[in-house]
Amino acid sequence: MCKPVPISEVFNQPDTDRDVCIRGWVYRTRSSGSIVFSIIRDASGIIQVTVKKGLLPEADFDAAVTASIESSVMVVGKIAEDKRAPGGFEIRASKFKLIGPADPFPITEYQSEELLLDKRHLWIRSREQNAIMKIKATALEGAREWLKENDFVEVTPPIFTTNACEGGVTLFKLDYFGREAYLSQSAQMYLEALIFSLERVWSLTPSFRAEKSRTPRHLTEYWHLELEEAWVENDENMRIQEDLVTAMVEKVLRKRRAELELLKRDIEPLKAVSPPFKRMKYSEVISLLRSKGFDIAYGCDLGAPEERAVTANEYVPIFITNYPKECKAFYMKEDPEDPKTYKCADLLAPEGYGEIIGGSERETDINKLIERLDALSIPRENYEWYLDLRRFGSVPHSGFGLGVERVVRWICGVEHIREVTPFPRTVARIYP
Ligand code: NSS
Repeated sequence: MCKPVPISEVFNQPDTDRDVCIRGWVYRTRSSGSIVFSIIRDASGIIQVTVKKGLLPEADFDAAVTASIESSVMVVGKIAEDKRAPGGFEIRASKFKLIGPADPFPITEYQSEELLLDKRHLWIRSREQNAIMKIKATALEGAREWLKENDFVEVTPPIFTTNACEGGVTLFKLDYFGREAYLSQSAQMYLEALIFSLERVWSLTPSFRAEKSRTPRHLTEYWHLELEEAWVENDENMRIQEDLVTAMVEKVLRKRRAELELLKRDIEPLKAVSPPFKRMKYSEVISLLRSKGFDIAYGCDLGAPEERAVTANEYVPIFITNYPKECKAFYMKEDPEDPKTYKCADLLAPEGYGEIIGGSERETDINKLIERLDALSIPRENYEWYLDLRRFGSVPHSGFGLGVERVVRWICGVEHIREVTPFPRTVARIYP
């Protein structure tokens, strides 16, 4: 056997004189007497293999006939142009080896969502899932490059915690050797501690939210990209967000055109993503929504329908700033120009996708923090270490958390967030 090459390389250099060797899995197959057409997939793509009786050893022809969908195989042959084959080229096999035979594959065309989720361990082999996972990896690559260029240090915060960063309602509780603890909702408080050593930090961790709501944008476990910056106020925090998000989108546009096309994603809106992003105050958003007929009171968080109404006709994300204090977390900095609100911003993805980032400047006044913890009846003992950060050389600082799956859902243009994570965790699902 010759050295196997990725299928995409066969298309990049379709040298019709030489033998190529590929290995992968049978994607589709049909045979009629003396000929087998087998489409093979690998991580990089798919190609048609034509296997003709008499042109290869008998055992190899039999292997091609037997190789059912999702069998793993190795093929050697010459590349030939064929207009009917996907991509315009095929391999005419001179060797066909069956490596791992497959039982009848449980996923056929037109399956229910439920079945695809039950068989997720197999469905992740699909071309759509392959494309989405590559786009996710590339978006993260774009983020990492940007973070490196901008002197952010990657840190590794804990997942077991005794603090509720984002409120008690969505905490996953656990028994930590007899003591009540939680799975982390956000690394933020630890990142705040770390800036006093490193100034500009970031982390990528799983975050956990006991979200009872079944929505197309909530997971109970998601990947959270969080940044925290010393000496940064809310305006600069927003500039950092727009640059980071733009870098992620641009990287995907540069490297993953084929995958976006496979997902039938219209890339025109993505091409429009560039700073500065529009900024609107929460109060302006409420007026806008009322003018659109929404019966919405000032003072509550925006829901998915409201966010959709604000962003449906936009191509570029929008910041919503100055939320009223009662609907946001205790650690945010009061806006001295509008003390009923915080110096905070949620970033909403365009085209109706809604919130992808939550961020704010942090409160540095220890008395205000204590007041708010008391008002929320949160026992202060668990937060003493956090309050220490205000006691020892406090500085203005800001940060934010980006929901990786939320961003990838928007970039890929898919409806449900569970499609952009290989093994989704939701209220109804923890298997496989
Ligand atoms: O609750 S957030 O809005 N903000 C925080 O957790 C801050 N403590 C982050 C920080 O400043 N370091 O969550 C941040 C983002 C939010 O905008 C979503 O994009 C995402 O995290 N998020 C989720 N994604 C998927 N599923 C769920 N349930 C979810 N909750 C938040």
